[in-house]
Amino acid sequence: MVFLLAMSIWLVTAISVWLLIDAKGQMPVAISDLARSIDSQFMFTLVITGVVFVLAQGLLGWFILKYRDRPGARARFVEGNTTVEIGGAVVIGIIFVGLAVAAQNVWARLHLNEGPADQVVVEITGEQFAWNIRYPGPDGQFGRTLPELYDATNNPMGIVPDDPAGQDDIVVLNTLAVPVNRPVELRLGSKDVLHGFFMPVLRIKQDTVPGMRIPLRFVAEETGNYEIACAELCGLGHYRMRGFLQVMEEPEFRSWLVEQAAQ
Ligand SMILES: [Cu+2]
Repeated sequence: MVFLLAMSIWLVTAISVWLLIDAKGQMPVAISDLARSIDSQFMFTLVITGVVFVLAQGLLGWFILKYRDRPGARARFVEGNTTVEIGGAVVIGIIFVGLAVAAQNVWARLHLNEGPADQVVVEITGEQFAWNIRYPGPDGQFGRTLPELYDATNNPMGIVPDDPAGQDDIVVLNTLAVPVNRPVELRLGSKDVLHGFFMPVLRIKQDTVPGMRIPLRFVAEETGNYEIACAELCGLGHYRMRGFLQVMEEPEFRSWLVEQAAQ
């Protein structure tokens, strides 16, 4: 029985490692430098924690065998070993802090660093159950909004009609178009509950929070049509919050904007 237990622990460990190695090639494509940095950060963490996992499970199985019940064996009280315990805690602490420091750069590029003046700014507001995607229009200024003006068909973002900055604003549902190779800043918010704005090809997943505008930045490097999903179970129609990220050449993006403004 004891042998079976130890063997099962080792077998489950081996299968888990094999499944992870096998899954490595199944990630969606990464279309930005930031996405590739997030992937390597992820792999780095996975390798370190993977080695610790294999060592811990290996030892667990070995201890089960070594200290199994045998004829004549007597229970023994173990005092513990302060040096080993403190040493272990210090090593784990160093690994944790080290991983956090290594991730700082990626985090700063996504959330903290200021974007260049010519970046494309897009405001994204989740609601049950759609993504309102607003471009500032030719003046580069978003108009003021008021929640009491929300009107699903005529004014989904509640733009104040007599604010000149808002008159050229463009609101699109569920399609985020961006030009290729240009910095984009998203400002994420929500009208009602928590939603999760998720673009797998950019490795970006950010909760949208009512009352907050959360900035994040990226540069998409490959044109194409990619998926956007809501990653937060936000109600019965959650599955309908599917959108598309369309990465276009600059002229194509400009004419797309003109087309949307005309509608
Ligand atoms: Cu949602």
